[in-house]
Amino acid sequence: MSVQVKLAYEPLNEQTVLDVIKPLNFFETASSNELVVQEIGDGNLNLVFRIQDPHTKQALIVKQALPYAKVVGESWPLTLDRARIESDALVQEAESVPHLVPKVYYSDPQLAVTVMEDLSDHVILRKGLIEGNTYPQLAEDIGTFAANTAFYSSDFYLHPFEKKDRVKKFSNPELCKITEDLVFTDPFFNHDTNDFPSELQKEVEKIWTDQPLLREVAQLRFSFLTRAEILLHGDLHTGSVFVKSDSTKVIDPEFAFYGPAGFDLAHFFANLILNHLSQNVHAREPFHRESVQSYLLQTIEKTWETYRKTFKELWHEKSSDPFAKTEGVLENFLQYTFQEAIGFAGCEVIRRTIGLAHVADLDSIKQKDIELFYKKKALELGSCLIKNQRKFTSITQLTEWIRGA
Ligand code: SR1
Ligand code: MG
Repeated sequence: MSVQVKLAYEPLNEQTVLDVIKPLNFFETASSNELVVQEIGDGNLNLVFRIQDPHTKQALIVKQALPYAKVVGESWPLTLDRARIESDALVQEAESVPHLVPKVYYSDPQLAVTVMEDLSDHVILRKGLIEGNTYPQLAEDIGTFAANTAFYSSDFYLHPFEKKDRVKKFSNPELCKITEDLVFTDPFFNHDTNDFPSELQKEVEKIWTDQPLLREVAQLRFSFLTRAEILLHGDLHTGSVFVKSDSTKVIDPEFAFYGPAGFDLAHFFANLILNHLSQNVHAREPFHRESVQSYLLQTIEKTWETYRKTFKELWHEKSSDPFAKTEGVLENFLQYTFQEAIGFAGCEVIRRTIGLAHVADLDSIKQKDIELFYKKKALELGSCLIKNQRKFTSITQLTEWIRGA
């Protein structure tokens, strides 16, 4: 839709959001005063409105960035440019995987607004997994998403001028700083953003004083800061994926930027690992627990295998890299991407346990001693992943190790 709405920035409410969508003429039957508007945002950073025509059930989503991080409040100012990054990233991703992202109908960088497809027939993957549901299409879809968005944004495919233009376009310093601090720095020091129960003090101090661990984290952090390899989603945890049995949609790429190729896969794997741990509690019935946990490990395996296969096919068919046919070049890329992903995943597991932003998978464990037991396990697991990242040579070696951990 090519409609221009010129409004000055102000946080929208259930009334003013209608002024934004009115010129789009999206709703066929209802007039504005019949539309049902709900603010449904439950994330850390944005307002999200769902607007529905009660007659036809037709609906759309209006997402607006707030000038601060909702999770902390107005004391943490945050750039509105992330709304532009998000809608540009969705449009970019849709060029190679249109079926795996929500459709963007309209965006307005001044208002920090993206109007997009309603996905209310899907559920947030984290919620679905906590409830013990499984999604047969998920692994193939995420592997396909990650491989396509990686390859088509990389120097293996793009002309170097175009690649560098895109690095500029997706420069996202403020959101990257959140990740630099909350994922790669604060959890590894005695920092006031950290959030963990006092009973974990001993285990946390072990992390803060483990020099070999800290050296690896420093290296991973440096990779994140410096290696502009591919356009990343930047926050691909299980809260950024909408699912139903036959459909997957990757949402929320406001953290998108050019970074190291293993980062997105790492966050997806880490959040599946955290769910795997939590299923020892959430799935009470042993048979169900075993089947959900195997599903989670198979999802990790199949996601990586799909990524590898798809990336290889794209490389062989479309790479413009002068070394594309040189033996071992592709394998080297895939190997360091895989091993670094394991290290990044370790950082994500640790920060989701003791950092500022936790996950419901572990935090919703009601019995305190059991919650502490699995949080300690998560810290051990995360540390091992970071320290042993280069010892893993295959995905099944990783999943076997998680199974036994
Ligand atoms: C202040 S934002 C906290 C976390 O929420 C986002 O989804 C990112 O994961 C970020 O680290
Ligand atoms: Mg998000």
